[in-house]
Amino acid sequence: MSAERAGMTLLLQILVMAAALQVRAAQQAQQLPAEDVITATAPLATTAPSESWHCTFQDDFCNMTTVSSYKGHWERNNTLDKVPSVQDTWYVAMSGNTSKGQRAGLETPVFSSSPVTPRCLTFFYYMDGANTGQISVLLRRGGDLVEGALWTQGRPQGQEWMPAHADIDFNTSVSIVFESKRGNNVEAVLALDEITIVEMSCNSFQPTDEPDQRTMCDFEDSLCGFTLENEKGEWLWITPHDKAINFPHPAHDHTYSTDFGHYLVAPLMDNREGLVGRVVTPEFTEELNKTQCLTFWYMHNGQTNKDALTVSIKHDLDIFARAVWRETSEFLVNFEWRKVV
Ligand SMILES: [Ca+2]
Repeated sequence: MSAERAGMTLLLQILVMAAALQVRAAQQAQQLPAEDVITATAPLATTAPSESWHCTFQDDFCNMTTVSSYKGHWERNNTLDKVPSVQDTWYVAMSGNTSKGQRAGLETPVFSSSPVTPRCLTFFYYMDGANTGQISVLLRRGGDLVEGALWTQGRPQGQEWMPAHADIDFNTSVSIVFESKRGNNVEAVLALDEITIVEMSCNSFQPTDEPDQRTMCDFEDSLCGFTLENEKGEWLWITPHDKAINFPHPAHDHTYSTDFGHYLVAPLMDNREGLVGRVVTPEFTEELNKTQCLTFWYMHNGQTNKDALTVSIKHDLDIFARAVWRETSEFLVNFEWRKVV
């Protein structure tokens, strides 16, 4: 997108970020960008608080034990990509020898009660595959599991380690149980790594690599306040399961990797040159001296020398004419989701 062109097309009055698609030359059908999962995050803390327990699974299970009342079990493995910025390679994954609905539990040693409470539990998890099942964090006090999960995740995250955290009350002695439940897809991967207990509340610091997600939209239930602005073409909110869609489109969304998932798509169906349309986020509040991180997944089945996806920012009434991001040809792989940070 040229600077002049960007300035002409960003006419929005109340918005600070816009994703715009520009067709630079005549194109026929067969190309389309699509977007799924857009996240804005706050900056990360620069100092790490002291840790009272840490497990990388690099050498062993760190005295974590299998919960015998479950049929499944967790096993150490080293075949997935390691956690970014972490030098070790081993993690634990739910054993593949589990059938649909079966659970596995991995439990920490018992931690004594402490006046330093609550403490922050941080860990990374990996959930890939449709109908993955779920991972939950449970607490055991006085020998009994506390009713209700402290944390749970049942939504596939793709081939990526995701950070998580939760505060744990240390007023009484406690052990932590990581419980996995196999979904319909017995091939799905459920894994854990880098479990840490920090000697302060999660509210007192920003857990390492844990983004504060101000705005996250996977476009599954709604547009989350995003607006779609059509120009020469249009952005559409679709699910590939809809048989009425008559243009080439990704067979699976990024969130669920199924044809029931949802995403935004802009079909390039004609020869009109110019701005196809914009996907506009809700307005974000400015914080002085703080950088915010925008993350999204996209796909482009076309030619970057002829059409392009760009991200631009609008600040109050001023328009930043230069796009803050535009795709380059190295990312152009037909019908493959790509992550932009
Ligand atoms: Ca590890």
